[in-house]
Amino acid sequence: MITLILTVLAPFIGFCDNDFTVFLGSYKSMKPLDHGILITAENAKLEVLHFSPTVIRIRINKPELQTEFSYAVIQQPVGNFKEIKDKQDSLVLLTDSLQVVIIKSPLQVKFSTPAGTLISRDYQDFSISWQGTEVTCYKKLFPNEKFIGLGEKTGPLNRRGNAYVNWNMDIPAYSYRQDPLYVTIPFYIGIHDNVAYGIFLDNSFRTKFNFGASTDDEFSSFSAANGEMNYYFFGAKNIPGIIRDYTWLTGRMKLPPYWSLGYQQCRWSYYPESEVLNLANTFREKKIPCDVIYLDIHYMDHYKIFTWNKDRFPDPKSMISKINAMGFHLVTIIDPGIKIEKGYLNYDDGIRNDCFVKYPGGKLYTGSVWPGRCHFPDFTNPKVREWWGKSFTALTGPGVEGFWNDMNEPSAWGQSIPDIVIFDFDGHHSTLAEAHNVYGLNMSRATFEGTKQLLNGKRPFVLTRAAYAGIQRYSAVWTGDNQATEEDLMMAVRLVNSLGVSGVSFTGSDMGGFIGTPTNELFARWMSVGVFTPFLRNHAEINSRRKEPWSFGDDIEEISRQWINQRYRLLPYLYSAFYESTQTGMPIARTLAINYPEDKKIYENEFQNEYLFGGEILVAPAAGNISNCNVYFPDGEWYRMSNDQLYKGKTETVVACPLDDLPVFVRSGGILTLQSVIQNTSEKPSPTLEINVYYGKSQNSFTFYEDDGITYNYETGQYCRRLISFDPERRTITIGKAEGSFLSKFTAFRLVLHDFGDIMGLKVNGQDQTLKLKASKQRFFEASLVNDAIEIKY
Ligand code: MIG
Repeated sequence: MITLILTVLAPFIGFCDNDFTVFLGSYKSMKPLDHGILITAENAKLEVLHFSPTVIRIRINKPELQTEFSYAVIQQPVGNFKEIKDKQDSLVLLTDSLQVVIIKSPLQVKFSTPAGTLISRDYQDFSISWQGTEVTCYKKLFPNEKFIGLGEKTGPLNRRGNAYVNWNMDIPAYSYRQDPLYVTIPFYIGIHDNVAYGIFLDNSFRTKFNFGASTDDEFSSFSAANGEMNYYFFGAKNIPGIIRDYTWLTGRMKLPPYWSLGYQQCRWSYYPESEVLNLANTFREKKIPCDVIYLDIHYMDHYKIFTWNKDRFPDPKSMISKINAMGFHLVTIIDPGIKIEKGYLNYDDGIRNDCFVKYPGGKLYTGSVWPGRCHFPDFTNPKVREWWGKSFTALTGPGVEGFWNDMNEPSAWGQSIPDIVIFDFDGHHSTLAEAHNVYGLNMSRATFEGTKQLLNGKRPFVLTRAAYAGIQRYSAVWTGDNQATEEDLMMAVRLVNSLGVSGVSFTGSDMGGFIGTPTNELFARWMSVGVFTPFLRNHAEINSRRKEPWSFGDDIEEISRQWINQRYRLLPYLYSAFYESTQTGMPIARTLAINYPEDKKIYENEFQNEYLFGGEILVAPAAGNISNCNVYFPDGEWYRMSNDQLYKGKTETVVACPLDDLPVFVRSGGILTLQSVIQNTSEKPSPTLEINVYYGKSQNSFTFYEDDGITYNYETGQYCRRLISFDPERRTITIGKAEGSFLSKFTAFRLVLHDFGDIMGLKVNGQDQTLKLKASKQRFFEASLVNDAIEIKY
């Protein structure tokens, strides 16, 4: 029967005889374009576009290219190839950094360095082909090739031998090989033979990636269920360059509010008002620093978005101003589903303004979720995004400053919204099949743009569960409903690091595990690893035991306090790492694969979770139930932060890892800016900035960045930025001149020299200074931090 239908349809949909796969065919002709070329092949069109000398777009469709539209990409092609050579059996397109070779028969694409070293090429036996509407690109797999990235994906750091699907899903208590999860970022980096490259498949239909799984190590592939084969190739020299280019293409985060770097306390759900106030008081009484309290779904009236439950929260404004006065900010959850209920403002208004998605023929789509039967806003419609954004007055009015976007895969009970549901797709008209994976991105975008308007110049904090490539422009991402197991802690690290490689820097996992009960040891360890995670939030499921830092007895409370204190000490360093990410896309939590891609050790099971936190700190996340662990030190030398013990690079060593001393190291030559402990970020730290320099043999520098942490005034120059550098050959440490018009919080500095030997004095701008002894390997002095450059000669 099926064969019969296919035989009848074959001539119309292009199946070859006896074959269900359509190939690209051979080259026929070529036409130059403003920024590249358009090739006509036997069965399809192929466009090669120059976005930059290191970013090339390949676009293929059969029989013709369609109109194009992307929610991820914010750049246009720029410039053109330096040279296009039309040879007998190939076309060669040159940039300063790359050669793109189009082999004519059968048509295949190859990327090499200008010197001719092969970086990546289509698989020799088949390159691009279609099965029905699904299009696949096959690439040669190199014998030693490794793969990293693809965003929020479980499994090992090196994805070789694994296959993945992108279809945003709500999977509570996901296992360590679960796929797909909540987020789609079809971007990965391949590494082999001292070269690396990136590929971003910008197609929001269901996509699949195969990194040599079940293929006898012959090829890797990526596919899209529908739409064009539309990918970007990144050929920058190294992985930081590839990430820089990828985040140039898809955008970088703006600086989030400074308070969102603090410790955040969540639970499903804190209510009523008295419990929230009690929670706030407990943090302050116990002197455990905290900046943020969350309200989960119970704050609403029958889970109706943009409403308050009046019994539980009779006067949100006064409650929020009370906790604000204590230095807390409030974040509330929002879900996309709008309850079907006449008389409910956002329902009536949504119907009136035609905001909800429909079936063909005009019937509104209905799905059930927390509020009961719901309609779902079409966030791919700009009018709807604006409508949604304006609705936040119900929350911003009383003083909410953070917005937690949940259930936006979108998830309705059953999780199978029919593909036929229609979406506006910013005027391009599509269906759920294409809109599903960008639903969360567009909800977060509507939330960010709307609340940014409403907060009058203050930065909103936006958090989301579902996302697509480019989400970093609007929101932080947390990794959904994990469990309280040792394995989940390690998986959390890998998910965060993988999101970081894929352009999303502001990420974290529910500390302590959302579902289940952590052991005391696991909880304590999770608190310490959390300190070295960009987004630091403790969260717990409705039926789970309490997981506030004091819920596990006095010892664990004290350990938690110490670690959270450490987080607040690190803020001047951490905020600078956030700043760096806004400039270059470099993640804050950096898998070692970014800087040491060719070092085989770092991919081993035992070491794959190690990462750099910012540029200077190496973190070896240890499980909670062990007191010693094996650490691999990458190239260089590393000082243990807690005792200045020095470890040689390219070695593995067993180190002690008691719960109060996570193995954390600073690179030799490292520069670490710290402040005094504060109870929340609105409190002023001591005016003395602590600048720690760790001895090393090579030059290093660190950009120290501050601004008001609240507004976007930094965009017009109101920041304070200075380059701190260490030059062992010249025996100098320089604190560069302050740039920007923002006045630093710090009026003095304490320079702490680690392991600089016996020196007892040095010259500061030519004046003699005496050093004091701090610990066995540490000497320090204090001086005032003037705006001009300060040169320290030791
Ligand atoms: O169906 O709002 O991932 O963090 O606490 C569950 C209740 C809905 C899922 C989120 C979780 C949140 C919970 N939500």
